[in-house]
Amino acid sequence: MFIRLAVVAFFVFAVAFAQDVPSTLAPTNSTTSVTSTTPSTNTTTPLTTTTTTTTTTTTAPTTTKPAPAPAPVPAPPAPQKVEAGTWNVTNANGTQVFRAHFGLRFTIPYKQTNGSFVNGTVVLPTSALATGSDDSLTLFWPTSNMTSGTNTVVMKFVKSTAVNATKEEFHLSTLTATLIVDPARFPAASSVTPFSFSLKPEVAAAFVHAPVDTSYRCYSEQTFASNATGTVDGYLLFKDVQVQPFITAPATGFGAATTCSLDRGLTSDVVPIAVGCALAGLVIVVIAAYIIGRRRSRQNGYTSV
Ligand SMILES: *[C@@H]1O[C@H](CO)[C@@H](O)[C@H](O)[C@H]1NC(C)=O
Ligand SMILES: *[C@@H]1O[C@H](CO)[C@@H](O)[C@H](O)[C@H]1NC(C)=O
Ligand SMILES: *[C@@H]1O[C@H](CO)[C@@H](O)[C@H](O)[C@H]1NC(C)=O
Ligand SMILES: *[C@@H]1O[C@H](CO)[C@@H](O)[C@H](O)[C@H]1NC(C)=O
Ligand SMILES: *[C@@H]1O[C@H](CO)[C@@H](O)[C@H](O)[C@H]1NC(C)=O
Ligand SMILES: *[C@@H]1O[C@H](CO)[C@@H](O)[C@H](O)[C@H]1NC(C)=O
Ligand SMILES: *[C@@H]1O[C@H](CO)[C@@H](O)[C@H](O)[C@H]1NC(C)=O
Ligand SMILES: CC(=O)N[C@H]1CO[C@H](CO)[C@@H](O)[C@@H]1O
Ligand SMILES: CC(=O)N[C@H]1CO[C@H](CO)[C@@H](O)[C@@H]1O
Repeated sequence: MFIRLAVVAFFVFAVAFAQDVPSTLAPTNSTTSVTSTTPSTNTTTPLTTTTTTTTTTTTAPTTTKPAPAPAPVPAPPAPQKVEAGTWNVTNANGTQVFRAHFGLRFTIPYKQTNGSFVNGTVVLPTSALATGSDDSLTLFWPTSNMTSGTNTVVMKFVKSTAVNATKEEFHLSTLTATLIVDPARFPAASSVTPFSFSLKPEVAAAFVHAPVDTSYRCYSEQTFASNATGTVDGYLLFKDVQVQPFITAPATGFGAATTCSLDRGLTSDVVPIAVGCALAGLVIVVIAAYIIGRRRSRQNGYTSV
């Protein structure tokens, strides 16, 4: 009996314990399993966060790459209009010994801070000041308010001694220019060394030459490449040029002009074209008059018949 009771009691206890234990264990386990799953998921999430952090770290260098060139490099401003100025040089007596009238533009390739080569342009302002003597002209003007310095253009002339020349001639012997690297004209320039221009002597002599006591005149645009000794391979554009060095006679205007072949070319082109157009117009008028005349005479003929 005792054994039976004990067995029954044991059984009941066992059942009760079994019911208790599973009820306790099952939630614990399932919860544990769920919790373990949850941490794994959460661990995966931190991993993703780590990946995100890594991505962010990768993004940071990408952000650092544009950093060397953060501010976009501005392009040089458009070239200014070339306007001709007039400059006189007078001697101590107040007599004019040199007269000049021209427009000049420099085109200068320069390197920007982002490594690109672009063309900057500088136009000789009509307000430039002049000094010199009967054989030279120095023009100078200040930079914009973005920097300081003085731009200069120096032209020197010599009298030539051509063997066969009936008259003494002059020609341009040197033309040099020094231009400040003005941020207003050369934004984001990688160097501040001033640009130095120089025309080759043979180019200068071929450009301006005329008999003494006359002026050299060339209204057409002419472009010359710098240089023989300059620091840049730029271009100079001249227009509306008239110069007269070595003035001896006291007068106020330019002497008789020796014109360049370009200007003569313009004239010789314009005149034949104008004459041709006039002739063509005349021919058309004559033909029209003839046709109208014939029709009228036919009509008159039919009417009379
Ligand atoms: C664990 O990750 C899962 C899935 O991303 C998410 O739904 C759950 O909220 C996270 N648990 C905690 C405690 O952040
Ligand atoms: C430099 O900047 C200019 C704008 O002035 C732009 O046209 C050029 O493409 C840039 N060059 C480089 C290498 O970024
Ligand atoms: C100035 O005028 C005087 C007298 O006319 C003359 O002797 C002198 O040579 C002149 N000076 C110059 C620089 O032309
Ligand atoms: C600069 O100007 C010259 C002459 O007009 C031209 O040949 C050259 O291609 C230009 N360079 C640039 C970078 O625009
Ligand atoms: C230069 O002058 C312009 C107007 O002429 C002005 O707007 C600009 O602020 C000036 N810059 C400096 C650096 O003075
Ligand atoms: C210069 O003169 C020489 C001799 O008088 C003559 O042979 C030559 O052709 C002339 N040259 C010119 C360009 O007139
Ligand atoms: C230069 O001389 C001419 C003629 O004498 C005069 O019309 C002009 O105003 C002068 N220019 C200057 C800048 O002195
Ligand atoms: C250890 C553990 O996670 N136990 C959990 C068992 O399940 C119950 C009910 O879900 C949770 O409250 C316990 O925290
Ligand atoms: C034609 C000529 O002489 N060009 C030179 C101008 O100056 C630059 C810089 O010194 C030289 O590189 C060019 O050869």
